[in-house]
Amino acid sequence: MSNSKIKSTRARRVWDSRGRPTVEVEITLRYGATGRAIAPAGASVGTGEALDLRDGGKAFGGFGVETAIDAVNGEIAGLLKGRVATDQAAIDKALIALDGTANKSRLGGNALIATSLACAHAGAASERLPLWRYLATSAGIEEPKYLPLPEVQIFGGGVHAGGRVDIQDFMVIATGAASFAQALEWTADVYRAAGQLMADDGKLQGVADEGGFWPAFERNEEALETLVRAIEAAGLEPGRDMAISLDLAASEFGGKGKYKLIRDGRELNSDDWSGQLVDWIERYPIVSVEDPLAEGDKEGMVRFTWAVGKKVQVVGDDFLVTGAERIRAAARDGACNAVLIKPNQAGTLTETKAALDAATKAGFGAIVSARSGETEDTSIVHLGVGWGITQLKVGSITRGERTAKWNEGLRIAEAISEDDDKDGPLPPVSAFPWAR
Ligand code: 2PG
Ligand code: MG
Repeated sequence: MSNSKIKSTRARRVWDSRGRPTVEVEITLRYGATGRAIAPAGASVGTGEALDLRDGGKAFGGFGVETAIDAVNGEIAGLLKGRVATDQAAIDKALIALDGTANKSRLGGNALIATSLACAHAGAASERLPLWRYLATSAGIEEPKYLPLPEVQIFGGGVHAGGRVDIQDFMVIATGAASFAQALEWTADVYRAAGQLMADDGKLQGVADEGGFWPAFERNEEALETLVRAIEAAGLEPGRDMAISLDLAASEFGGKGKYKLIRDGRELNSDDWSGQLVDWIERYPIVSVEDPLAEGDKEGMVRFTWAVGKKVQVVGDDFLVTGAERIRAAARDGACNAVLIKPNQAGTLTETKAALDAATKAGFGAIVSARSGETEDTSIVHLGVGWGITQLKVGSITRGERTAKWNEGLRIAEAISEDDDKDGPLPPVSAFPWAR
């Protein structure tokens, strides 16, 4: 116990994948163990998220994090000194009370999540356990048995690609893969095939924020067509081996009952936009749809879930913002059947776990997710494995801040795989009723 008492808490400015500063927190325990974590940052941000505190002004284009860093090095360091790092719930509770606001805007959601995660890392180090095993043990899960199923971006759009297409994420899920390693292998085949097809068609413009291709498509649907062609070109069967998943991030182009698709030159009301999505679901092997309606369009979300929720995964991201109370309300209303779990939306590890528990209780699926602004931090992969979350979304399969996560999954796979199967078992198929 006394081994895990906190000696010091220190924050520093580090850099994220968009060239913006972010907060890293390092916690040192009395007997030398340390834990470190970095806050990520979103671009399509739900209004209910913990606030990512930025300094504003001229320096760093307004994205400076000196206020958040000062909060950690001052008030937060004072609060944590002498506390037991393994007592995560008490530490998170104290952090929330110290901040004192509903959206963590005083000390900053970025300061709090980096501190909360660093504390978990330090706790794990003090027990000489990898974080995934430490989290499992703390949550009363005896032995993690599987890796989460990867959901991987092939094309970026929306606010991650200057609005080049309206839809934000065109992703694939290797629903037919036998292991975590095989899912990544197939996905990389599709990624390279998509790049080749686009180069051949003269549609390649580089990569978007999460490493997916930044496409020069004329219409949103062209991305779906190209994705199917890419899956086939990789020698896989669309809908069986490899399915399509979309994050519409609809709050970015819709709201107040209107959805404006600039690329398609159309403005639709909520029902017609839903109808368009249902039409795509019928014509393409789409198995998962995230934020199909704007975060304020609850009625639309309920109607959409009612229409397709038996067949596809309907995921709330901006709509649920990793909030236990929102998840419970959505389950009562019949909006969504799955939730994206992003620790920095909640602001502390304990609140993140509460959201996951609410989802499990509601019978919702769960996907642990990175943000569009990321770093080499791999905490979310450990959360995924340790807490038995069945899906993982970290952007594309290129760029270091993304491969850091996939590659960490491969390392953990070796540790949890029994016998000679070192490729990483995936959750049982019953976890994915929508995988046709
Ligand atoms: C999302 C994420 C990741 P952002 O919307 O799910 O793709 O994007 O971090 O910008 O919210
Ligand atoms: Mg999203």
